Amino acid sequence: MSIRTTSSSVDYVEDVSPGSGALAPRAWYASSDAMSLSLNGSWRLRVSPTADAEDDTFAAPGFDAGGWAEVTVPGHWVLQGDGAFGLPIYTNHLYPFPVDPPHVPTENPTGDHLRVFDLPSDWPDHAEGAGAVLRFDGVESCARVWLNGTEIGEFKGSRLPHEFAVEQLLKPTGNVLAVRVHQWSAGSYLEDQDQWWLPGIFRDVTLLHRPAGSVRDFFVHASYDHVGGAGTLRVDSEVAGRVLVPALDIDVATGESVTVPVEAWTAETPTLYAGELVTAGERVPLRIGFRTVVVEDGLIKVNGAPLLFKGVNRHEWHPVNGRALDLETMREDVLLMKRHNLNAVRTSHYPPHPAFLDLCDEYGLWVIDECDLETHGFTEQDWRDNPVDDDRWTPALLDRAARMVERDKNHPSVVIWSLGNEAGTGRGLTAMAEWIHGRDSSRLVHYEGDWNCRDTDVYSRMYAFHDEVEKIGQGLDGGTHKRRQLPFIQCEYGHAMGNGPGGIADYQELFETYERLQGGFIWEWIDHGVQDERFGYAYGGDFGEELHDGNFVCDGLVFPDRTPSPGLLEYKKVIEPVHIEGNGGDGTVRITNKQDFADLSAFAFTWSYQVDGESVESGSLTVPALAPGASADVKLPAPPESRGGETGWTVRALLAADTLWGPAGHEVAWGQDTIVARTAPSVAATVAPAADGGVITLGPATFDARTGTLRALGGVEVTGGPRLDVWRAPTDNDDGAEWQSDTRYGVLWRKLGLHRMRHRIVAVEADGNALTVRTRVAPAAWEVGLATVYRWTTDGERLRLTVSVTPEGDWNVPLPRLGVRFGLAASADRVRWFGGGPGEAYPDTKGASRIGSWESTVDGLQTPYVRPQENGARADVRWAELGGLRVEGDPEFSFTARRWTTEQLDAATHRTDLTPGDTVWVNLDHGQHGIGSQSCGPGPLPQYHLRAERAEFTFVFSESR
Ligand code: IPT
Repeated sequence: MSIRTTSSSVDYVEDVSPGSGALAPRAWYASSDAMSLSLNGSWRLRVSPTADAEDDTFAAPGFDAGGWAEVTVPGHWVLQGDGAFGLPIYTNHLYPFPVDPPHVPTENPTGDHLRVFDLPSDWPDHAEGAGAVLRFDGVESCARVWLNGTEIGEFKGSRLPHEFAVEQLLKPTGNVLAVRVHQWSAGSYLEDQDQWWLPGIFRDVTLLHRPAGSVRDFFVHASYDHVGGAGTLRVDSEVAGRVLVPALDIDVATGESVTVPVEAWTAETPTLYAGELVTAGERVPLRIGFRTVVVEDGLIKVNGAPLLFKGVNRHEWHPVNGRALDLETMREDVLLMKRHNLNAVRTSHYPPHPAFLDLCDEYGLWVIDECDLETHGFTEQDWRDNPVDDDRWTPALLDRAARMVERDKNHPSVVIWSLGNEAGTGRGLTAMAEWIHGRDSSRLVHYEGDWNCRDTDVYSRMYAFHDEVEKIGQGLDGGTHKRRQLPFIQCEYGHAMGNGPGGIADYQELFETYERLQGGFIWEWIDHGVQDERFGYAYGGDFGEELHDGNFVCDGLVFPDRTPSPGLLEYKKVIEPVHIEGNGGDGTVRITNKQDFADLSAFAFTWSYQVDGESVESGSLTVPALAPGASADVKLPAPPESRGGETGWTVRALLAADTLWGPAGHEVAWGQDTIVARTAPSVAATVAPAADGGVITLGPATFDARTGTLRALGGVEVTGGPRLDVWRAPTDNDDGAEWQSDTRYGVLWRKLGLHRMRHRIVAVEADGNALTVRTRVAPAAWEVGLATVYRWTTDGERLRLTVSVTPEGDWNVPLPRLGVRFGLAASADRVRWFGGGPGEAYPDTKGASRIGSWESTVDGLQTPYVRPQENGARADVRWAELGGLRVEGDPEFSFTARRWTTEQLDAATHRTDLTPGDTVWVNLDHGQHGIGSQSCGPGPLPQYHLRAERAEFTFVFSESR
């Protein structure tokens, strides 16, 4: 006899339908004059290992949850309780459970949440026609809800709102709200985004009073006619009422159109008109932005003008709270974006907390609002059984589309709806697109997976290489007839994992050259590192996950604590709204307005002259208020008389007045040019080397006579070199992703053994006025090598080193770096240099590096990538001083200095692995290989490769005063 038991009470978990009991989706607004009660705060929590481990008696009034733990809502239980409630899991696209749709594992962590609340004393008494609604703004991944013991419904769609009518169940005091949350559900198959799996009630829970005659759904249609400069407003409302916009003298009925002169809304000029929707029972504030979005002549145009997206993909992330973000954190994101010249956000890969879109309306950011849909893991089975191509799932897909569009349709910032991300292709997506087009014809539809643009209004790709993007720009990419008529965007490019992305200036040049290319969105905004005592920031695998994707979750332009990484500073420079460049030394500067809508009147300009990096004269520069796209040549004041030294100018564009997002004086753009170039350092070789026992003396320097290595220069002791160094701790972009089609040099470098080079001394020759050390630098096992000659001379005070490198054998890889390394005493700390700064720069990430005289400390030179890797190089350096040593270069060089070796940096997996030793290791590099974006995308372009070729470079050392 076999006994089979099933628990029908949890069948909803694996049900592909969207759920039951919820009200129809509608427009979201933060608040109105109707009362509401936030149910955020401390809740009781019990976590069970399976969906059916506990019955539903906990939901009944009178249940004693006194022994339960407490959890903060909004929040994720796996990020609270120090692991007592379970741990986060990170996978990129692999499902962390068997692909067996719609089934989920029996081990299905289930969090029973309880909250008892009283109505505020002034909560209105029940009146005919009035009601109350309970709103959940986000619960991952499936919830079943009871109020006062009565079940009111269950739902899926983690990052989408769900409302329930609860009036008949409410009591003045002692209301018991019970929410059972399952980590896994059929919905999880639709939510396979590249991020942490984090169950919980992670967005607000609110009780809304709904007075009789209150607002239900409403749709603000606010278009702009750029020819006549007029806006047309019509507010459709389920409950009829009036629409008031005092500043525009508008007082019309809902459903009625009115046309008046207005200022348009754009991301550059986010004019919002405050209004109200007034029904018999409620006054809802409106924030109206007039703008019209179309595809016309193959271009996305807003208010008649084509635009260029300078965007970023934003996941919601906080290093402590996960995807539970407070308003201040959201505002910080928007402020950082605006202050770094970004103009667009793709809400990868789900609708964000709705308050974020309010901020985009207010501060001005174009938004691609993306639906909560990704089924990426099905790629592992050639997309078989993909839910988006299986009609049984279509109602869930349509429900998700509707919940996004209905919630967010009143935001002027939202210009494009995106069906989701990486979900393959299928009828379900077509159904979503058709529904969205039918519901909202005033916006475009996007979906990257639709390469034929069957359902979409814009051709979109991710990580297309530069050459392909150029072809697309030229219209030579083929594709369907429909696609060929459409504009192009890169919804993801420039993978900001670790050091990088490189090559974004080259993309920007293409975007600015070909009008069909309407810009792109860097992947991604923030590193999703979890704050953790053991590691600094934890990433995939740090919580013992059986399946994970390591630090692929840390690929943002800002670190987990939102400190801008060099990648963000580079991007800021690459996308600056004003372009400033020299005209070949004719005393003028060419200024170009790179905005799409605004003239230059918001900016004030300054000029300055520098001699050897120090500003000697400065003033303000009058620049005409150029129209978008226009340029002018502006005359600079006469430069200072040359007194030797390098002379150059810097022109900067600053905010002329305080704005919502930045103070007057905030720099938005800059340009530099050289007037008089520097003269390379020269040292006359006037002193001969003298050998004495084990030591060779050459002017102020002493060398080991056997190895020919420098020991000291005057009072400065030197260890371990200078000797040739070609190794850098590979960056995530050096290592590249397995699926990239181009060569992954990081992997080849290690295979070749560039991290374990041997130095064979061929000869140490003291002859004439030079000490010459001949060596061969090569890795074990291979015949390739670098014949390296160090030639030392001196004038008695300064010591000149010329390094000559000749590759031997068949080098089929570029070099990571080419230069010398040596150690200084740990007391070396303060660093000064004249060259590129203030931050790090590599051949294809050098935009933000400006020539000047800079100062820092050894610690200050480090860029703390979450997974340690090569970082911190300062480029185009003329001279640098550190630890009593001065180094001048011929030609300019790049340098790094750190309190650990490259080998230690390479071995470290987290910030906490790096501990200072008793030596400061200095690298002076003649070259570095580019950075590229191969952790997801192309490697460095050929022009940024550091080829293994004959090279010669010189450093002049002296004691600094
Ligand atoms: C692309 C995904 O859309 C995004 O979510 C993220 O995973 C990114 O890659 C890499 O960080 S998909 C890409 C592998 C083609």
